Amino acid sequence: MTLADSVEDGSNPIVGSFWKGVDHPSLCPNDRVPEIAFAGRSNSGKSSTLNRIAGSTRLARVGKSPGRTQMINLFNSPEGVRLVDLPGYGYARVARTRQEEWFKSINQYLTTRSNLAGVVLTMDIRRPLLVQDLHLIRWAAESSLPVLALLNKSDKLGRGRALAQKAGVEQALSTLVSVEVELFSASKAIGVDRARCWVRERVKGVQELANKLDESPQDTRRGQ
Ligand SMILES: Nc1nc2c(ncn2[C@@H]2O[C@H](COP(=O)(O)OP(=O)(O)OP(=O)(O)O)[C@@H](O)[C@H]2O)c(=O)[nH]1
Ligand SMILES: [Mg+2]
Repeated sequence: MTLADSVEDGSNPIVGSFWKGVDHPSLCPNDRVPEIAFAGRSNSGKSSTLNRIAGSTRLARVGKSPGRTQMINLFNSPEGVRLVDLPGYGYARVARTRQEEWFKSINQYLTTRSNLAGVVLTMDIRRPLLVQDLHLIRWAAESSLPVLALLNKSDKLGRGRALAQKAGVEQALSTLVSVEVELFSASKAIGVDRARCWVRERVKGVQELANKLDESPQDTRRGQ
């Protein structure tokens, strides 16, 4: 059996709709809707992954060549989560100044959004853990921000090689408890159920915490 034979897409998609694209993180809304960001190297499949999780091939625009997503694109879901498609890092063929602008923008988004509930990091399974991936993972671990590291395009490898890649990445990240590594394929729907579940777990965690914070001062007031 190859990995591509183990297609599963049985869970309910996290349906969303495009709200808007902004070209600077400061233009993101100032609200408390939990956000899940899709980050990773250019062409690693961020937009395709978001689409697969949302169960629609046409939500985020997918590119034949790297550098397709150039804005911070926001998709709202009635489930009370916002999916955020970020531009990719490391695309050498755009002008250096533009690359730096994107990189700053991605960094600023990640470091300033207080409602960020988790990061889905997509990596091409054939080239995982590039320098920028490691920076992002280490920064997220230091910030206690959960990361789902998806080894995307796993349909490109046989099962044995894919599992060996996963084991290698898990070993490299074994000290970081807030990172989960999964095999994924946006094209062939591998790992989708777990990814949806992970997103929902993050959102539930944030909502429960918000409810607790809302309740405690009220309880005190009620007691007065
Ligand atoms: N074989 C295979 N191809 C994939 C998979 N996921 C994405 N692709 C292809 O990879 C290319 C890039 O996909 P995108 O989803 O646009 O990647 P991205 O990371 O959003 O790219 P940028 O927006 O340019 O940074 C497209 O041609 C996709 O069809 C996958 O799981 N398997
Ligand atoms: Mg994209």
